[in-house]
Parts: sequence; C-alpha cells; structure tokens
Amino acid sequence: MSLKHYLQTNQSLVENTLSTLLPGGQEPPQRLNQAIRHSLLGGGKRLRPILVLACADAVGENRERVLPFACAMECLHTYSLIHDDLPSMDNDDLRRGLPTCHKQFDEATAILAGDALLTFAFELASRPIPGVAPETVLMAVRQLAMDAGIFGMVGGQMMDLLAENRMVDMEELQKIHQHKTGALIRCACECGARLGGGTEGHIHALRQYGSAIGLAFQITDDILDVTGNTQEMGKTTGKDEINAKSTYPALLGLEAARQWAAKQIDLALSHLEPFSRNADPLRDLARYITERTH
Ligand code: GRG
Repeated sequence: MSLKHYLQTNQSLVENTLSTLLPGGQEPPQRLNQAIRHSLLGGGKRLRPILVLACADAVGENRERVLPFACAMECLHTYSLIHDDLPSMDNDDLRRGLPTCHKQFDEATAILAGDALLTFAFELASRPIPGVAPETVLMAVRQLAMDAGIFGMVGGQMMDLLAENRMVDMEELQKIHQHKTGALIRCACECGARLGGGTEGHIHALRQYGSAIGLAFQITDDILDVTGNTQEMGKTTGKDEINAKSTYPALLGLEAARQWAAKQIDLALSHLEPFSRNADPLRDLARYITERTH
C-alpha cells in the first residue's frame, strides 16, 4: 500500500472512530460539543494516532486493541493546539485551515473545549482492553500523563514561552522541543508498541524511533514556517521570524537544518532494523516527516 493510501485509510479510521466516540454536536451542552467537533474533526494529519496504530502493527496484529488509545492521543494533541492558539499564548486566527476555536466560538468556550478534550483523552486511554493486562493499560496511561504534563508537553510549552525574546543555543532548543513536540510523538510510538503486545526490546526501539522522528518533525515544522505558505499549511506561517523566535533554521540556516532533520530520520530508520516488513509504514512515515509540505 502506498503511504498516501495508508495515511488516507488510517485518517478516515481515526476520524470516524472519534466522531462516534464523541457526543454529537446537538447534544447538550451544544456549544461545548460543537466547539470540540469543530477543532477535532476539522482536519489535521492525525500523525500521533497513526503512529500508535503503525507501532501496534509493527509488533503484532493488534491494531484494533489500540484504536481508543490512538484516538486519545489525537484528543490530547487537539487540546494543546486549541490552548496554544489562545490570545494569551500564540494568538492565532487560523488552524487546520479553519478559524481557531476561540475565533469561531469565544475564549471561554475554547478553554473549556481544550479542558474537555484533555480529560476525555484520559477516559479513552484508560478503557479496559480485552486481551491486555490492566497493569499494561495503566503503564500506558501513566506514560501519557508524564509526556503530556509537567515532564513533557506542558513543561516544554513553558520552556518555550520563557525562551521568547532571547536567542537560545542548540542544546536548549533541542531540550524545549524534545518536551514540547517530541514527548507526545515518542509516547504514541512507545504506547502503540506496549498496548500492541510488543516485547521490552520492541518498546525501547520504538521509543527511540519516536524520539528521532519527533525532533525531525519539529525541525521540519520550523523550516515550513519559513518556506511554506499559509494556505497549504492551514495555519499562519512566517510567525517565527516576526516573533524573533529561536528555531533550527534561525540557528543553523535552512540547509543545515534540513541536513540535521535528515540525520534524525537516518537514526530513526536504524532503530527499525530489527523489525520485519510489518514496520514498513513506520519507515515510510519517517521519510514523510521531512518530505511533507504541510
Ligand atoms: C498549550 C499545553 C499547551 C501546549 C502546546 C503542541 C504545542 C504545545 C503547541 C502547538 C504549536 C506548535 C506549532 C508546535 C510545533 C509543532 C506542532 C506540534 C505542530 C502541530 O502539529 P501537527 O502538524 O498538526 O501534527 P495537525 O493539525 O496536522 O494535527
């Protein structure tokens, strides 16, 4: 199956499942449910849930087991985007080609939609999974909490805010992004492998793979902020330069940033060496991370 077809099939699977799991837009409280559906179902690459599914595929034949956890990852990611777009943070008007949640609704509704998605994510992630020991589910839920919170994404977002208006060096930049963006991507890979029935060796290798593609993903995001256009990206580009943000292209230059990302992809692919052809979608996804145009 081509990567394009693989992505489309799995994007539809995740979107249809999310749509069924969530309360409908006509269910009370209607405004909250409509805001959630606006942000969650209105586009997005679905990279994190697809990584959960692909890692489960790589270690066994258990993708249906991990589908609720995969959907939980997308809920959590979408909450972070809604809150990141708020006037008190990035103050953005456009997300996934649509008005941001606070623009379409209002700030209070956007805060609540984000909060609701964060908590709904943990409800989904903690659902019992037939054939999986409750201790294993608990380990995955704990990992998600660690990677989403103080020790992961939220901590990284704080580091990023504190780094505004000053130049940071490569070491600090890498630390910010390993937390802010990398933690959830790494978590998707590790938990997909764990809940899919992988061995400790598989779980460790896929965590390392996730770490490397997470960094490559962020470097590419920084590059696309310079080279991409707002329409194709579905979000405002060029903001990093306006805000004088420390980014990989700002620190290294565009060409060296591209090479740095390519090195991370080589590293990611090396962690997949022990895996069979079942890991081919992960191999293709790694290459797609740096080749994507949005
Ligand atoms: C507000 C708690 C809190 C955290 C915010 C993830 C994040 C932390 C902010 C998002 C802002 C941003 C541009 C981060 C850099 C890379 C990134 C996560 C981009 C968005 O992810 P994609 O490209 O988006 O996977 P789609 O829309 O395709 O899901």
